[in-house]
Amino acid sequence: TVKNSRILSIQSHVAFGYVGGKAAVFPLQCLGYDVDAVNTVNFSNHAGYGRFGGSKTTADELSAMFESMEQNGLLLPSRLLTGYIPEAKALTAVSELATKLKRDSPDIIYLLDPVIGDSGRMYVSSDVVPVYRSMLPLASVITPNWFEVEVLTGVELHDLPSLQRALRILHQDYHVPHVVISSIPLKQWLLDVLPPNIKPSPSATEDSEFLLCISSSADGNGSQNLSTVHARSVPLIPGYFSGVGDLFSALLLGHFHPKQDPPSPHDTTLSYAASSALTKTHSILQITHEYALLLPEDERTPTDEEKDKAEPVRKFRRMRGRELRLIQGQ
Ligand code: PXL
Repeated sequence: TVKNSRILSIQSHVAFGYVGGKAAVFPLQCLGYDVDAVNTVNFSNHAGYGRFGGSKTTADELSAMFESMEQNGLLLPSRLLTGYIPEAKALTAVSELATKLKRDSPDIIYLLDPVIGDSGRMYVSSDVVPVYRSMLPLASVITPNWFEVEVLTGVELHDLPSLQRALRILHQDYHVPHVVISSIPLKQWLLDVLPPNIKPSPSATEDSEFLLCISSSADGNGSQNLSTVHARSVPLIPGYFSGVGDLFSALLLGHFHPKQDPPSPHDTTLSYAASSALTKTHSILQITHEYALLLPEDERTPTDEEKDKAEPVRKFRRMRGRELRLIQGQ
């Protein structure tokens, strides 16, 4: 069990399946954390199914919950985790809470996952973006994907200097000490600049066969370098799975111990946590992928938008078989 181990997790809830809090809370409990879970939405299933029922928690409801927890002496987290919060007003209520927690306990470890979208597509309302920007200075660690880095910094990532520029903005302008960019498609330009020990294999030069994870920790004052950067790649598992980012961020927070020395001289505290989170997330995906391959033919129907539209149950069956196998992989 971890000492000082109470996490306040503010994420979505789904009745069926594993995204948001459903992908984060159980793994953190397995690691020995007490988890207080506040639900930002209460849906039947994740949005990828194309159809879902339920409701979003309003900003007033969130504030009322935080206020009651405080009045009752139950607001005691040593760590804060925030994920999918789809509306600006609700995000502002969370921002006010994070500000208060940080003021009362400056040592609180806050992992902010700025859930905005992926691969050029936004899946929250666009007015959350400035609110996320205003929250960045509160965070200890952030876990944007490639696209979210571009949206937050306004820098289009297409070469090493642009990646360095984006990291500089996050560390220096927004004062984020630790940045982990997960699931970067391994493009040729990245392969060209990576040191040999990071390259997956000489033959793996095809785009997107591998995913790269970059951890960057801002160096203390007086250093010539802006940050210490580590990278690691894992083989890409084909197909789309929901909740992977939520699981990764939870595991990263669970394994992040800034008061301890990193367990190996080659690691930083952050790179060690990122590596642990990446290994475990990859294993869960592998188990999920193998399970999906064993499903009956009609549950593995290939994606076909036209057929899915005509017969929605076709898509539901396929999505159902791709839910993370978190319980089986515990
Ligand atoms: O994994 C992100 C996520 C979180 N919460 C809900 C979602 C999704 C992605 O589809 O639908 C409710």
